[in-house]
Amino acid sequence: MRLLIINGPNLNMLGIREPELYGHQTLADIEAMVRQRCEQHGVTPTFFQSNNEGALVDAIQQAYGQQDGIIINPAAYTHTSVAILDALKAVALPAVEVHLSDPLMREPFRHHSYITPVCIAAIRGKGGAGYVEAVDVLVRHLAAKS
Ligand code: CA2
Repeated sequence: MRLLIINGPNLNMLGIREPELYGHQTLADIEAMVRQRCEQHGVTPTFFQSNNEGALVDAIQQAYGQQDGIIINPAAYTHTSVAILDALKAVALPAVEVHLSDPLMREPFRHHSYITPVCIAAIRGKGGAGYVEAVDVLVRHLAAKS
């Protein structure tokens, strides 16, 4: 089983700025936790982060036929990107939306997510642990399908 873990703009700054909102873990720390959980499940993870919307769309498209599922935190593009929504629809892979904070508890402009309707689950407000939970959700989902 292969999972693509995608992180959107500014998440490369994790652990460096705004720890009160996003915690003290760096993106590398979160990737290490995810890698460990993937190893327990026998899953091969691939990590991708970009600040560019088009690069995120490219990564989703390239997952087609190569990956079994996607974990995605589109960051600010969650609330703006029809292009990311369309890419997820196009590849039709099971996807889990993850947010470190809970956007529903923050400013109104963060309340709407374009991608929630095409994801099998959305995990919000659990910090880095949310990505680990997303691995479990996808593994369960894919096992039930096969
Ligand atoms: O809570 C999340 O994971 C978000 O996707 C994070 C986005 C935000 O726009 C979403 O509404 C919710 C922002 C990511 C910014 O990451 C930073 C990390 C460290 C320092 C500054 C920004």
